[in-house]
Amino acid sequence: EDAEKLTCHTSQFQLNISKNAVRFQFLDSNGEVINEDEKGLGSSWIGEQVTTYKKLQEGERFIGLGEKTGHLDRKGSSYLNWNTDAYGYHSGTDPLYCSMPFYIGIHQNHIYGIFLDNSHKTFFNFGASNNRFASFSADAGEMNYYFISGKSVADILQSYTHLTGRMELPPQWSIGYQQCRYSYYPDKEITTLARTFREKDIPADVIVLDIHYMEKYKIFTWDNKHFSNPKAMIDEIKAMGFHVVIMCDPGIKIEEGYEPYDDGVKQEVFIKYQDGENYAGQVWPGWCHFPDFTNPKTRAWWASKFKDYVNLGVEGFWNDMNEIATWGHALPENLVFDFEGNKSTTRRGRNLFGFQMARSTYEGTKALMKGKRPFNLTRSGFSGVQRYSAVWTGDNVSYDEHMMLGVRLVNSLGLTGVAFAGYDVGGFVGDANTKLFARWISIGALSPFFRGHTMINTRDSEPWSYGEEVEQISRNYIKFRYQLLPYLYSLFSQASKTGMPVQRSLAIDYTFDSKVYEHLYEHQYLFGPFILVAPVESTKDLVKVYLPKGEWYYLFDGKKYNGDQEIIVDCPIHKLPVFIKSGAVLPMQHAKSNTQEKTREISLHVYHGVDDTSFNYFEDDGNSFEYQKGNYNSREIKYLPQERKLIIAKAEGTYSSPLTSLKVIFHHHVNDTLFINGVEKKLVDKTHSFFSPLEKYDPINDPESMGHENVKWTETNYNSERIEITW
Ligand code: NBV
Repeated sequence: EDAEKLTCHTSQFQLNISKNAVRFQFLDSNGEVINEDEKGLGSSWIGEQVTTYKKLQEGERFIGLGEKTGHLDRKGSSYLNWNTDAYGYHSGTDPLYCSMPFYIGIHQNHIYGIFLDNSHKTFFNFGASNNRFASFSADAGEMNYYFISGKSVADILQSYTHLTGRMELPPQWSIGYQQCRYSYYPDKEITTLARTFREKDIPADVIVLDIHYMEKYKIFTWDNKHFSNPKAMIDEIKAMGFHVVIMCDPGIKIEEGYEPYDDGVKQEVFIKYQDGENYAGQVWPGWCHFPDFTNPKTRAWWASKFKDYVNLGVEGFWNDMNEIATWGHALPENLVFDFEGNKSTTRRGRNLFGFQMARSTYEGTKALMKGKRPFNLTRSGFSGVQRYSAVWTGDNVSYDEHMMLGVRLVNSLGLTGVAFAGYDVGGFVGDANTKLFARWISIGALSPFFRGHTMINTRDSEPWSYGEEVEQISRNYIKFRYQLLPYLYSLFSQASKTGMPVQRSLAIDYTFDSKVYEHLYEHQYLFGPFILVAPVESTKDLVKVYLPKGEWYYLFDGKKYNGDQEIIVDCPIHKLPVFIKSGAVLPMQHAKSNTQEKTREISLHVYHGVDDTSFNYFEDDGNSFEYQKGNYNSREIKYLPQERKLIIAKAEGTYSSPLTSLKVIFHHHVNDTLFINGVEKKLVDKTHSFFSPLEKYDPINDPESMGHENVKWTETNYNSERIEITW
């Protein structure tokens, strides 16, 4: 401290706080500015509203803010956080359902994160007024923000999720394909649907029941007319390898004799006005009260009500309408939210209602399911919601622009700690056409949360509803996802450990490459570290793709491309542009009808590269929390091309892998022989592909007939303690 300022140092940066006026400045170890208050404006108040103004740095970009429309680089835009039911939103709508007041700033070689820890209505202005400042404001409450320094976006995400939390592993079945519509009923329709997936050899794991399973839309009931024996129905589809997810709406119908209502009134769990009267709003069942989920007592009450559903075998829960959505009623601002005894109003509570509902549902069902993982999905949320739930992007619309918007939203959710996110494949509002559905399901197959869904009174929208050709395209891409399951599940494990998303905007790995922010390329993402996806509208047959630095292999024929260039790619409807990064080590399996069907053989695809790479391959039982006690099996796969080595390290953890055999498939390696743990092996020089024959939409009987260049493979025992392959 000196007369003018206070100085704080960490190993990574320095913070100067000037005393008159109070201004913050963050410098790196070379004394260069990472981020600083705008000198004249700093932090200031207009009434209760508080704003921090930051100097716009030269060339500064802004990414993040979660579920927000607009571009990857948010420079020049402003946003409002006020959770809203945004039915049929469009590419400029703001706000949507979630608030995640966290962004990452990028300029020159600097990068930092800012998390505004305030749940009131907040505003972000990324140089949208002029070149003087970027700012963030809250309608009331404290100016309480975290400044996060880091060397990379991945570093910053790790710190941000250290602060706001990370996901637990989801049940493995929930990352399979989920089939939904508003609504499937009666029960026979559900069993027929399940059977159709199996008959048609289209992998799937989940059938979702939307509001019509309830009696007059009342939560915690069943419509006995259409679902006379829910247990029998659930058992029947379980036997076919399916799991059931049900719709959960927060409104409790005002109706004497309806147990949750009577009990809720008695236990005083509902949101009240300041005079003590329960707030009422109209939604699905009619006039309703709404649980105050900021009250721990209410959370416990809500949680306990899931007992009957859980006992029947329901394993997934879908939290909807939690913005709070009502039929056109404005949510009054004078409602009292408990906030664990620190009472506050709607102004602070609204943006947290969805988060706390999702939390309550998750904690409740987790306790009831006695060691099994529930799947939880929410529409509304706040920073940190990843601890309790996956997020989907609400009521999207069946057109190309919306499909592309969904990709940007999921990319952005990933930049804000939400690794398990997705959109309604096919679009919720309106009818998809054949081409649109085909493209959407191809992209969705390479997204974290993969669910087909559509609105009431729209056309059928199952993978087989759009004709034979699209049925085959859907089957191929869904199968491809199931082939990738060992890789994909490992990505979820990584998300649970570090907060790294499954679907990774190119801004994560290529932060300072200006091309990735160009509107033409901003949708592109890496699915895990190795698979580059270039989403493209269904109306296009050709598309420009940007390959960042490095080398890339085209998924369909293995052809090699140099990176750091824009290329034009053929994208007829059955070919989504997908490239594999050089040096990729991709653990894969044969496609299964569902995620729980076990395999004994694993295939490791190794794509020639020049730099060392590694991948942590993770296995466990897929549905309990035993992994948290060390009951998992994780093996580091290291590809060391300079040393001409591939090492599969000794397993960590106590889970014994059911795998016995390993197929190693080398792409573009020239050798004919190699050594596995010292023993010489001849490589089989037969064009082999583990990928589905996506080029054709006729089923191909010989799965090894795809025309990949330069592929050789060999087999070995997976159980060897350590596998070292040299060439
Ligand atoms: O429960 C019906 C729908 C649901 O299908 C959709 O996914 C949610 O976003 N829900 C909204 C209620 C209102 C639909 C107009």
